[in-house]
Amino acid sequence: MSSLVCFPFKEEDIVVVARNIECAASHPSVSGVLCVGFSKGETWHAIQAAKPEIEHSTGKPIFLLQMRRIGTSLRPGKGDGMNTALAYFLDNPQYKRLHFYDSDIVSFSSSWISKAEKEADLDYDVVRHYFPRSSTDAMITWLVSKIGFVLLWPSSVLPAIEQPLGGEFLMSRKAAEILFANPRVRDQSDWGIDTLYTFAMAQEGLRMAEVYVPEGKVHKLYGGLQDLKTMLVECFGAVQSLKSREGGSTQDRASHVACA
Ligand code: GDX
Ligand code: MN
Repeated sequence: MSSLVCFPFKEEDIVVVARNIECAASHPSVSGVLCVGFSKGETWHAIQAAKPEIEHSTGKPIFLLQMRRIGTSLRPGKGDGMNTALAYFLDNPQYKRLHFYDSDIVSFSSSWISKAEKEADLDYDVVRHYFPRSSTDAMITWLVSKIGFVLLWPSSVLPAIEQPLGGEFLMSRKAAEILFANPRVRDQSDWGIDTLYTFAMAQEGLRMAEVYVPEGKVHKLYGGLQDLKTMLVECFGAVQSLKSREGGSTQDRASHVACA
């Protein structure tokens, strides 16, 4: 099985990013690693410098792309980065599955990839990781997206999804095709992308599994709540935009999540 692993990145600790790239590239199920950068900044240049050695030690290609402008109306952010990876994956049919992981994760290990691959072998379209979180982490997940999904689509699969904003998951080619064909997904270029991916996965009735990662997602901490303001506003805006336009089929999709 040949999978592509994508790390979207902005400016991150290069030691952490390089270690994660190498770890992913070393995995037997992975045949390429794609790094999608916000800009050609310091982290970009550091990845470019580290790339030949990682390619040599793992024997796998590392692709470095600057994110494209895919959305048209919202701020260019993580959504453009992830959608750039979707487009790349769709253009390269030699890869069967696409994994996403945030690049700043300190606790990342090859078992994250193995768990997702094993679950996907049971014919799931999407496998999402979830984690124990420290008490100050994932506030937007708990206070915005979880609550928004519960209030707006109580009988759908959405409230059952453990961490609906998680940036760590695997998708099949079918899932990537469905997501990228959705104009609202393509337009969600900001922090709202995780909300839109999760919503579209449920709405389209994709077969979803969740895998628990007991070691947790240890990643870069925020300096204070002020740093979360943009994410708060954009994730809230994403749920709000779905509310005004949706109903119907999402309610009927209660049977598509399985917990591993
Ligand atoms: N290409 C690209 N472009 N990458 C970006 C951009 C961007 O504009 N902005 C951020 N990233 C990368 C970043 O370098 C990191 O690898 C990842 O995206 C996540 O960003 P980070 O600043 O670490 O966000 P945070 O707060 O850790 O949020 C992530 O986890 C949340 C969660 O765990 O609940 C992120 O995936 C959220 O969407 C998610 O809600
Ligand atoms: Mn992070």
